[in-house]
Amino acid sequence: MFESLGERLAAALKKITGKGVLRSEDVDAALREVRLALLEADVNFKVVKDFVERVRARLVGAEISPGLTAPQTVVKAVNDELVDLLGGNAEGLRYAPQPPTVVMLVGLQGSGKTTTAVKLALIARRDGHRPLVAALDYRRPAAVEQLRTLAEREKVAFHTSPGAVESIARNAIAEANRLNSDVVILDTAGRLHVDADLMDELKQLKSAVPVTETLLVADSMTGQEAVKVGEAFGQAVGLDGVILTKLDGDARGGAALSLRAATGQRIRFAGTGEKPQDLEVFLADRMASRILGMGDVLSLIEKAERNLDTEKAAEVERHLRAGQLSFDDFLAQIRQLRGMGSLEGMLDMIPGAGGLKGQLAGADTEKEMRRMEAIILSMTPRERAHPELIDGARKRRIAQGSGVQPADINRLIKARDAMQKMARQLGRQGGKRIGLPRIYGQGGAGW
Ligand SMILES: Nc1nc2c(ncn2[C@@H]2O[C@H](COP(=O)(O)OP(=O)(O)O)[C@@H](O)[C@H]2O)c(=O)[nH]1
Ligand SMILES: [Mg+2]
Repeated sequence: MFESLGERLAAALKKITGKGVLRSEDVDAALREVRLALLEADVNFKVVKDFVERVRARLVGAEISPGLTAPQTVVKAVNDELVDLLGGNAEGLRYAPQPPTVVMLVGLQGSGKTTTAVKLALIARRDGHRPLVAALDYRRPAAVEQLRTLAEREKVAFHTSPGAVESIARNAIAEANRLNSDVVILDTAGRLHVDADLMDELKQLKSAVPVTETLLVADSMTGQEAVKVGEAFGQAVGLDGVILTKLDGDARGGAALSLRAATGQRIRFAGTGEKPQDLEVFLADRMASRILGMGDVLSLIEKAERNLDTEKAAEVERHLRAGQLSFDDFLAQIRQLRGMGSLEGMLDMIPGAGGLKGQLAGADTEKEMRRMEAIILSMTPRERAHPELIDGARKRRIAQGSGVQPADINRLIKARDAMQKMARQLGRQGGKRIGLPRIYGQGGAGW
């Protein structure tokens, strides 16, 4: 799917040769191709119009970033806007602080609810939870049996019982309590079309049991129809996100690209096949590079941008070597890491750091980085330059200023100390360039 956008863009970019400043006729030509490709992919007309304008605003008269060529600058702008359009990267399942977590799946018949119920159960299990799936489609005995069979095959606990949907859901939760299951996934009935009866039933169900999240399962192959369905369910039942299925098919991609902008709903997961393992947390950046089909170009662009930061990195390194790593240096590091995307992705690029990934799994590194940033920004310039000045009273003030606990300040200070210490050790080991990310990754102060 989406082949055409990458191909069209590549063709348009071949014609761009301008150096220094992008010529508006080149931008126009590239954007014409982007527009056509998106419309061909069945993206909502208005979404396309806004998208193209946003890319244009980024590009017209823009200087070409040092280190990038003119075509690369265009690819980067399109890519960044695509990531935005897709609503950024999603998180996985949200678990209720008080179990059980109840996930209610809704959607039209055939969209993939039953299959997805079991796929989500496997994700919950991978996250260390004990899932149970419940069949609420009492009108279609075959649908109940379908879920039972899939659940049995994957050894996932299963529940169904006679009666109205509210009572099946309550029974399922009671059964989960008995079985010590802490995640209950409700597979509801679908209809061929959006209809008022179904919406009423789902609304009642939702008010009868403590639903943690309501997720719409939508078939990406249905294109703009999926967007309409998203709007209808969002208004009638209320949604916490959308699971787009059948992205492995030959869908033209319009649903994925329009959903967020047209309905405000976030895409949370992507179904990529019929097997129970074929469900992924939706990653906008991965999707964007798949759409553009320019993964190679994008990683080249990233590399070029990283090089721009080498000057700052050299300064940090001087401070590290002198044992004077300031919080300003630390902040620069954090920002650089954030700019590079996820910490996990970054670890992929560092030889030998694979093992650290396991330790990070599940940790919300993005949130931690934001928190560290907030703490550092609450320090005075003097405190940043001289971390040793930060005593108990200052810690309390900084904690208040950044809305965290003093313990968080201690963790940050420990992380800095660890980075500093690691640098000294590595420095002693030989004259090799100190790899900051390595130090950061091995700091192990709990960040
Ligand atoms: N290729 C592919 N097929 C899927 C995906 N999700 C569901 N399906 C298939 O779509 C069909 C309908 O799925 P089902 O779970 O029964 O839909 P429901 O009526 O909403 O419960 C089944 O044949 C599934 O195997 C997906 O992500 N990719
Ligand atoms: Mg079903």
